[in-house]
Amino acid sequence: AWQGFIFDVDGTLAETEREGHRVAFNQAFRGAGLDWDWSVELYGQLLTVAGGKERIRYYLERFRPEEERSEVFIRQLHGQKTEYYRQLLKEGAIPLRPGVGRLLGEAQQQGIRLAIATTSAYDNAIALLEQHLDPQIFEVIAAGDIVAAKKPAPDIYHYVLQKMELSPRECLVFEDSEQGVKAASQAGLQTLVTVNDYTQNHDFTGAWLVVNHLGEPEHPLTVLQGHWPA
Ligand code: XBP
Ligand code: MG
Repeated sequence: AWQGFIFDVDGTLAETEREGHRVAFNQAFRGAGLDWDWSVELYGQLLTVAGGKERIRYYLERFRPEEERSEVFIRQLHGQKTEYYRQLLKEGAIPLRPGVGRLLGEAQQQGIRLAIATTSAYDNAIALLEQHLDPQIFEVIAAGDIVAAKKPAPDIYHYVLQKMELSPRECLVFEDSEQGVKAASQAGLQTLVTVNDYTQNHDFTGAWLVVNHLGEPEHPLTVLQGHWPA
């Protein structure tokens, strides 16, 4: 039996990207007097790079090669974006995905230990947890720049396993994206994927199970890849 569940945040606990992070990036751009605007479609492309600061850097290199921007500029812009994002959360713009609250409650009742492994800034992850859950139920919250290499590098998962003193075989990871599955797999972990609009066509090779969402009594889950254990 599993002793630990490790959760990704963005796209997994909640659909934070399209109407959350994306909107906050655009608000920060406007606030800084920039004429950048990340459409829903463009943002899907930009999501291949995890981490907000890394995503801005990638956008500049790929779409604005003529603009010279320093790391300080990017850090400040990203700081503004974090403020806007937290404001969106406070306004209740981002609910939990189906089945998340139920699963966390049931896992706790069964004594399964819980942790977070996210590429997002710590402040953003905490803000989402505080909005909907008690962050204290997670014994480790690993986020953002706590490791140098973000997903798909396995570093964040190595970090969590080390903190929990658990082996990969004792844990199950919950992810929504190819980068997340890659990170977990490279750390030797099994992954249950809940897909969303942005990730439905990702390659989930190496995942244990791919489902539409975690399911509620009135919205049962559908298995898309792999087999539910007998
Ligand atoms: C999350 C991300 C993050 C968020 C923005 O990936 O890709 O970059 O979009 O985060 P994952 P910050 O779900 O794999 O952890 O702006 O807070 O960095
Ligand atoms: Mg994710």
